[in-house]
Amino acid sequence: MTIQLDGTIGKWSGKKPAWDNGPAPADQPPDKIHIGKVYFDNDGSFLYAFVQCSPSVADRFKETQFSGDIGGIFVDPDNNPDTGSAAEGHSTNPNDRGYKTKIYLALGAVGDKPMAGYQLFRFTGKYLEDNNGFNEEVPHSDQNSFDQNALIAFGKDGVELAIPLDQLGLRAGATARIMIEPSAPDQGTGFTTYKCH
Ligand SMILES: [Ca+2]
Repeated sequence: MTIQLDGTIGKWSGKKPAWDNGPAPADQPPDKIHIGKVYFDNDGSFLYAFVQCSPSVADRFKETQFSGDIGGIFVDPDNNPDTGSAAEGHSTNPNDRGYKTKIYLALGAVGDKPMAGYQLFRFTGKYLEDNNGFNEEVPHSDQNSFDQNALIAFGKDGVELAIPLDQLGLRAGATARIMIEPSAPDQGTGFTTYKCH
C-alpha cells in the first residue's frame, strides 16, 4: 500500500483530477452525497481512487443513519467500448458502454457509527434490467471501513479506496476507460481514461 487511505485530499493536491464535478448543488437532498473531484493513481498492486464528498460521510450520518450509496465507478480494462456492458438506456454514446466491472460505493452504519464500503460487480450480460447487467459479485471484493486493513477509508474530504489491479483486470501499461456515476440526482456523469504506470 503506497498511499495511506484516510479520506484527506491534501496528498492529491499536486495532481490533476480525473474528473471535477464542481460544488454540490444548493438543492441537494440532505441524505445524498455529492461527488466533487475524483483522482486516480496506481502502484504494482492497487488502483487508488480518491472521491471528494460533500457532505462528508460523517456529516451525512448526522443527517440520516439510513444506508445508501455514493455512486458507482465503472472500469473498462481493455479500453474498448465494443467489449463489455451494453449501452445504458439505449444511448448511442460510446462513453455509456463497454465496461467490465462496477465499483459500488456504499454507505451504512456499524452500531452507531458511519461506515463506507465498496463491492465489485462484473457485467455478465444477463438480466440487463437488473443493475444494467452488473450482477455478478466479485468474490471477496467486499470492503468495509470498519474492518482492520480495510481497502477503503473515509475522512473530512471524501472516501479513499484501493482496488486490487487483478480484480479489475489491469496491469502496468494498460489504459482503462472509466465512468463515474454519482447516485445523487441531477448530477453529471464523469468519463475519463487512466493509464496504469
Ligand atoms: Ca471494454
